Amino acid sequence: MSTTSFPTVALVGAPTDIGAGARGASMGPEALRVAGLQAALESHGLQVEDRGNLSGPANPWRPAVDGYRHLDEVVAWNRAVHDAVYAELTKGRLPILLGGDHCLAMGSISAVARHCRATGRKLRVLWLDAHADFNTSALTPSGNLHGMPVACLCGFGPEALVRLGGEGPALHPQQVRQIGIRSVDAGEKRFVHEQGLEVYDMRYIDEMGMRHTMEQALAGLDADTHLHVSFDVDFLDPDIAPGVGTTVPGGPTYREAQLCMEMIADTGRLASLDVMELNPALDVRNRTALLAVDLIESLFGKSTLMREHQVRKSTFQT
Ligand SMILES: [Mn+2]
Repeated sequence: MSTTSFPTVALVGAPTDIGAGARGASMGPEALRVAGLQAALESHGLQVEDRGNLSGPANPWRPAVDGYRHLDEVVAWNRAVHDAVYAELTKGRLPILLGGDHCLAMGSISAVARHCRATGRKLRVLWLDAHADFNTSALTPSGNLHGMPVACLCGFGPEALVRLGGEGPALHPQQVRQIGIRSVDAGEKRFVHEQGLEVYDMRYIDEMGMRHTMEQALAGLDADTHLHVSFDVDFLDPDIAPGVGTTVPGGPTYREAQLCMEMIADTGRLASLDVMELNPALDVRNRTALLAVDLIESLFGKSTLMREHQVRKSTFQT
């Protein structure tokens, strides 16, 4: 039983690992399809249209130049993602971007921000991740652009990426809530504090619990707010989600992750989603993709609880 109604969902595959430090996230979209994503969403009454995969340049696997790896290719892929996601939003669809590495969130979120500006809506971005992804070319040890999307979206990065969605940066740091963070480079940490990003790291979740964390991260949403979730699968503890390129121990457990998704669903504000960094080359019998599908179902309102949905929903009424 679902108490919220969603618009038609559009699946958009972006099969590339152009911004990553390991190959394999390019196979992520197909692994999510094989794990039954479309049928799972349809079983909850959603209309789902699979747009297939975008295309873009191959991964040349070259070292960084001036602090960036594969910048031209990353720009090309993100333009394709931006255009596809923007087109779905304009048609009133709820886009789910199937990554692909997390650099592609630049294309996706710049499109969401552009759509919100055009329609006069507020935007809140939940960044579920083990990493802050707030590196710059000056701070990054690797030059991999999947470590920089939040910084680029906030205006700190190469012009071609900062201006994907038009004039100026897509996001103000105050629109972002980061959850599950447990691996941040030293210089990146200073920059996150300088820019005032709201970060709920694993220490916070350990001490305060997932329920309080999500109440904080979701506070202040109203009927005019577009909620975007950027879900890096490395958010999850590697014990349950081994199929990612950059595992970091000490992430949310299965139940904590479910509660996180269920509380997002309870707000009824989810309007776009990225599912990123799933790497089938590192997975075990597609179990990480199956887990991701399970969690996405919860994000769309599958409730495993026995008590009435409405009871929890009242937490967020404004
Ligand atoms: Mn990430």
